[in-house]
Amino acid sequence: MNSLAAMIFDVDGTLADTERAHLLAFNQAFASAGLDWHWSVPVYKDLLAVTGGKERIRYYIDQTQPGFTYPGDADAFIAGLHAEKTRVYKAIAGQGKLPLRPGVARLFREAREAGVRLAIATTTTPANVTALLQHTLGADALEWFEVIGAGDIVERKKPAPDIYLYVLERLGLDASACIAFEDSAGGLRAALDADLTTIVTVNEFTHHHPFEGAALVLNQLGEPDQPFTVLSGDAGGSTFLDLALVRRVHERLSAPVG
Ligand code: XBP
Ligand code: MG
Repeated sequence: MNSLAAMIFDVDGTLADTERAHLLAFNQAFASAGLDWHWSVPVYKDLLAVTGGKERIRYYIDQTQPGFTYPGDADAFIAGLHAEKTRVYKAIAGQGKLPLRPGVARLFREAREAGVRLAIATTTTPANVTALLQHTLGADALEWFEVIGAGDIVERKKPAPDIYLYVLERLGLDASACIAFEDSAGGLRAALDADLTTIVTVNEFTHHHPFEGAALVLNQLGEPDQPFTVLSGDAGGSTFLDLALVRRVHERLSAPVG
């Protein structure tokens, strides 16, 4: 059995509640382009099943705007809309409006002190990850992460396992030496299909998702003064997720059966 060598984190919904900011940014980009498209929260909840912003815009056009004529090349048009969306999102992150979820910074620090390696596996645009991490953890935050797998670096986004496989390869580690953190069913699927033990923290956009196969499902990582609620799995009586509990979950799930 491999002991825990690295923790791999999803970004949106896991490190921070970012989806309302993504939604605002999509809608602002549509308005700036003179489009009368406006995604409500319920519509966006469904659209989140399509991972990746460019893919989400394309899906929306294909499904709901049958009469839409692209002004020129479709890929270039979507890329332009998405670039404006990224600009707006980065500005929101830069204003410090996207705090990390409870327990995230503490767990990062515990890992760094213990020599457990950190990595990111996300479908979001790399510039969004940089903006979020630097404005929450400080200017040197990117150095905390040995691998940042993000955006278009792999062809197939989550729920395909590709981004996790990419990160594992770059870390030079077997999945059995790692644990993943996710917030959505699609993210969990990606991690499980990369053979990763996975802890899920849900949020307003994902609490209704099915999480079969997760090692532990929590409402948040929690803090000593902000206990988590265990939604499924065994937290052994703990009230927040520290590195010791991560190690116990990892050992239990990666132990040979029988
Ligand atoms: C969440 C996503 C992303 C964001 C938007 O991915 O699906 O597409 O909603 O980001 P994850 P972009 O939870 O894996 O981070 O517009 O930059 O794609
Ligand atoms: Mg996510």
